Amino acid sequence: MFNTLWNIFFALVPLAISPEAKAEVQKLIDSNTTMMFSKSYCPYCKASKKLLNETGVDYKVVELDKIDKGLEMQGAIKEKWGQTTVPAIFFKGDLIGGNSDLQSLKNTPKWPF
Ligand SMILES: *[C@@H]1O[C@H](CO)[C@@H](O)[C@H](O)[C@H]1NC(C)=O
Ligand SMILES: CC(=O)N[C@H]1CO[C@H](CO)[C@@H](O)[C@@H]1O
Repeated sequence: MFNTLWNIFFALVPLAISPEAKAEVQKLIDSNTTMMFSKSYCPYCKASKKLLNETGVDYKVVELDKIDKGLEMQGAIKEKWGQTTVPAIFFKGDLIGGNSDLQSLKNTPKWPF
């Protein structure tokens, strides 16, 4: 009985996000002017990379599906910025958003790069 309740408890409690994962996300955002959190198989991420490549923007990418802390880091982004999907693109410490946000800035005076 106790065991069952314990299992239900763990299923309901959201993923614990370690301080290390939060710090890693913040460090990447702070130390890279243009920072993209991505997943290697995600087509929208590829589209964003293509646009940044074509416009000559120097950016840093972390593929969250390729690193141990990736899920936690995604949780940390969700917790602080409310963005749950990838790509999550940051410029000078601020969240730009995802691929559609990036694409819609192209050819506008708001293009930050
Ligand atoms: C973007 O450029 C990088 C570095 O040159 C390259 O490895 C990557 O394949 C390019 N990605 C896309 C989607 O164009
Ligand atoms: C260009 C680049 O990759 N700059 C930095 C991005 O952030 C990481 C983590 O702090 C640094 O190691 C890189 O030098």
